[in-house]
Amino acid sequence: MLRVTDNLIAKPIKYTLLSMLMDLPLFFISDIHLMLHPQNNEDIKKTKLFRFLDYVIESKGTLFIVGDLFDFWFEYKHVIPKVYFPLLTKLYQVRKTGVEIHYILGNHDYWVQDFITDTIMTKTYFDDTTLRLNGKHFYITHGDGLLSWDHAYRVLKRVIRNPWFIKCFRGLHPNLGYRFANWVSKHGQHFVHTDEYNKRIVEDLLIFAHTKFEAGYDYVITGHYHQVREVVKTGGKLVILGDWINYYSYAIFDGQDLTIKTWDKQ
Ligand SMILES: [Mn+2]
Repeated sequence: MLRVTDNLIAKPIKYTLLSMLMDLPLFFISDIHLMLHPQNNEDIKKTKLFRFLDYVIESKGTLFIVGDLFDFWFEYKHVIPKVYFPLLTKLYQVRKTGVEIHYILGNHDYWVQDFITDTIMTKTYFDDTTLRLNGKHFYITHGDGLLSWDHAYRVLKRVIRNPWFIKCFRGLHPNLGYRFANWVSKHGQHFVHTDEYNKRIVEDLLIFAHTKFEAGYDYVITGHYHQVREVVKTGGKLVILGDWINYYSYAIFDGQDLTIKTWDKQ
């Protein structure tokens, strides 16, 4: 079966040079989905997230945001969305303390430009990335389009990542572009699945993870699926990061092992 990700499997492991310089511990979060129009638990989410970011600062570690930080982000040459100002200033503050922020883009926040890549983040990844640290090999992906049955989504993914599509969207007035995004956001979110479907997802992701373990990776880290899982198999560990809508979960690598935790402070 042909998958979009197949081309990644055959590649030898590459290590990012940055991994040599990374400060421990490493923190991984994903799927925060900060909303354009704040909903019920948005204040709780922000308070918890800001406290968590303070904890990252105190730990003097490195932060990985594994996609879908924003429910929608589209950056124009001269325009950024003002609703995210508090978070952007917070992240800017995190960077100023010397903590690196690595941002793997998701399907909700792929359309970044230099404000995100140069001003806010240390490094931004438009695709899956890998790193080696303390003898451990990490494969990090937002995870959208991985499921074997998700053919339609993979086509959509190609369209919305297409440079011409992005160029056309950028030509729209921001008010129009964001109104459209807001409509999609309101009609398209189904973060809660049945237990049975979630189980099917994990089984399918394990098939993908296994190919990575065979290629020498110790950890496969993914977001996107809005469930918290840490599955240990022979050869490696699959971590599904959960989200900051229902779980407030994160993974931490202390130099020895990668474990998933919940941020239970307010
Ligand atoms: Mn996603």
